Amino acid sequence: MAGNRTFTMIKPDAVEDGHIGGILEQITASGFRIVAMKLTQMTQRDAETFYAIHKERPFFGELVEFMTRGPIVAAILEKDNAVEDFRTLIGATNPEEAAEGTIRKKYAKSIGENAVHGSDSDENAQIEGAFHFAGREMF
Ligand code: 3AN
Repeated sequence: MAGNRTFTMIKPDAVEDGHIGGILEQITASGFRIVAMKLTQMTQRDAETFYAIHKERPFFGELVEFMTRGPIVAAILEKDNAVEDFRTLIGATNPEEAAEGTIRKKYAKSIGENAVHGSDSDENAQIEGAFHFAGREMF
């Protein structure tokens, strides 16, 4: 995956609350092209693997429980400077600290249930995209 791609998930809270359309509209209106996308649900093993970097953190169990409780939308997005620009678009991890107009400011409920994921580096974008999608599912 080139450096101009990032990986996102619309998390179970935002899917439950009917925000898939609003979030995708904001993403595409901000200049991101959808390279791959699906509605899916992570198993406990998937979530433990995806978030392995956080396994020593006190919120790990809560995070796995949350991320597996319902469907998510997983997607690979393309744009110049995709990783950084997407982190700006979603806003801070804690929605109380997220800038006005960001996706988390609009849709997130708490630091744990924060509506969307965005990769934090080109390397992780590649790993996370490949975790969810086969090469033939990327356009
Ligand atoms: P980001 O998603 O902004 O990159 P990370 O990588 O620090 O943030 O955290 C990954 C996920 O773990 C967050 N999206 C959130 O769902 C959860 N999380 C992070 N910090 C906390 C916390 N203090 N309490 C509960 N859940 C958290």
